[in-house]
Amino acid sequence: MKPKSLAWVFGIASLAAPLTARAAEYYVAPTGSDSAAGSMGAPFATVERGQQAASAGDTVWIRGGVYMFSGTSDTIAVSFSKAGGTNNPIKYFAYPGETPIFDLYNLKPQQRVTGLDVHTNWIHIKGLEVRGVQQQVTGDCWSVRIQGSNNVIEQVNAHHGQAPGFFITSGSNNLILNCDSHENYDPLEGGGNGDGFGCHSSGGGNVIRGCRAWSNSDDGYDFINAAGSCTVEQSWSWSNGYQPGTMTAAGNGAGFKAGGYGSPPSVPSGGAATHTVRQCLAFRNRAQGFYGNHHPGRINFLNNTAINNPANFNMLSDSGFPSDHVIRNNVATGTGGNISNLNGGTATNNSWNTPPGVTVSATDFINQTESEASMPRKADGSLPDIGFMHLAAGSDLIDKGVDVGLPFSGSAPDLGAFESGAVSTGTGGTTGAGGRGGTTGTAGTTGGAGTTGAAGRGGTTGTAGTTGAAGRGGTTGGAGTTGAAGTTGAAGRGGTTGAGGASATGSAGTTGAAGSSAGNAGTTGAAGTGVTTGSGGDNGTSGSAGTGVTTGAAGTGVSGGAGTSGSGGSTVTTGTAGNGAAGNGPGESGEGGCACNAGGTNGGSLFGLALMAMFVRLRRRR
Ligand SMILES: [Ca+2]
Ligand SMILES: [Ca+2]
Repeated sequence: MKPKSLAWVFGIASLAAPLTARAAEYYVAPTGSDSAAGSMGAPFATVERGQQAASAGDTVWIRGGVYMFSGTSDTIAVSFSKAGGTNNPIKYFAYPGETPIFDLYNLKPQQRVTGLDVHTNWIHIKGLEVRGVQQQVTGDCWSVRIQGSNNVIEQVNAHHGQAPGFFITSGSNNLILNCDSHENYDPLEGGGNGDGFGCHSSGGGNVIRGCRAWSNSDDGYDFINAAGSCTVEQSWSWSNGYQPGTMTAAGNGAGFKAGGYGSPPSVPSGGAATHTVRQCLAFRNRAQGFYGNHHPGRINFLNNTAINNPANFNMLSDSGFPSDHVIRNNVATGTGGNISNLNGGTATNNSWNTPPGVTVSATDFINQTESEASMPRKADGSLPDIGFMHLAAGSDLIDKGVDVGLPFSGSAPDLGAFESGAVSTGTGGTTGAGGRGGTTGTAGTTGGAGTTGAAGRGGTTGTAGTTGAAGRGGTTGGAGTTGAAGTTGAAGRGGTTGAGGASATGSAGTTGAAGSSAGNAGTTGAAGTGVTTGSGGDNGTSGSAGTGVTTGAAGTGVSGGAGTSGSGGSTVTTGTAGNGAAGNGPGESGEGGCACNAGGTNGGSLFGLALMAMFVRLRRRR
């Protein structure tokens, strides 16, 4: 099967896209057809068909299942080429609770292959899995390649590719958030390009956050030849530099290769970029935990933890190009020593310096159980809560750092990647889902911030998180603002109200307002206020969602009847509203409600004008 087909059917009269400014939704499923309407009940087959239909602010929901790619002709699985709007991206989201898998094991052209090719601006991809990119010719292939600006790649899992997992070739202000990249190995290069994450753009402001790289054949994270600034933060890296699943050496094996222009350095005319590596964890990499890689300019290594890398902090720079690195609040322990090859720059207030004059031992940490790093992510996609290398109560590493501009608790920052105690700036949730076919949806109340708050379809009012869209067929859609919760959820189709979104900094939506009805949808669809998911009334009578719990399921309902009330969870991340499928709304027919998204993307760090810069990569080993 080749979902990527040029034989798109144009001119379909019955496309579900409403000709209004309101955000529309489309659906893609492995069982779909590109000549279908793109609705929940009649989905498209390809993401690109969804892209063709979508405009800025719209959401293309990608249903779970395996999207197979094969043959010897195509070279790209999914080509993202349509830009969204400024701060109003086109969203390509996995349908809640499902995992779309893009499988390239059988796509074998005699050319370089790309899984997800993002050569555009202002799109947001979330929840996809890419596996099995094959390398038939020398040179890089890519599981996920970015050649554009202001894109968000979130909760994407790229693995077992004969290629780097994620690779920013060009562009600026992209965010790779909560992604995993593992067991990638490019056999035709001896594993020398199989990095987990690569930031190699001449455009600056690219950020990798909340990510994990393990068992990749080359490096976990690699910034070589990046003339634009790159930041990697709150990310982990281990067991890189081997053929996956073995202890056979392959590529370079740095956990974080934080720069470099080669040896000897060939510095761009504009000077070397400043990169930042902070709050990161590296262990068991084949060569180094944190590596300067001949970088002639400045790299900030702040609050990182390295354990059991052969060299924990190797700041190698070349003669004539003293490093000038800023190295603060880091912890090195286990095998591999502390710091080596520092030539210029300052390494102060790290675990091996005096001050602070601490003694690092196993008792400083809750545990040293490396396997905890592989635990499943939390429901919102963030890294799992682990004890590994987190400071134990009473550790003398607590409050021994200096202020480097990062949040901290207590009297001072701690040493290492994980601050102990509560840090005031909470992390937000990701999604607040809208009411589906319900009548009244209750949104979240307190909880973490949402990146996305969804409104109901067919509802009356939908308020989302940051840029929440209103319910389809509804009347009013208000948007939230940064950090603000969705206040009112949207009504379901045929229903009355679905619940709103969440927020960016801790407060979620509060109440979902009702819609009107005429349809027979549920009465109440609840949104999440809660910890993880609150689901609303699903065509039922009164489904109540969890409050403050993990999942609140709504009532599933009575035959033919509408749901009555589902109440949302309260507290953090995702709220799924009522699922009143049965109802038909005024002016709508046949189809029940659906989870609708009104995404407020809290992409504060990404705002800004797109700056495309083509990056001519030096032809050398990364
Ligand atoms: Ca502290
Ligand atoms: Ca590399």
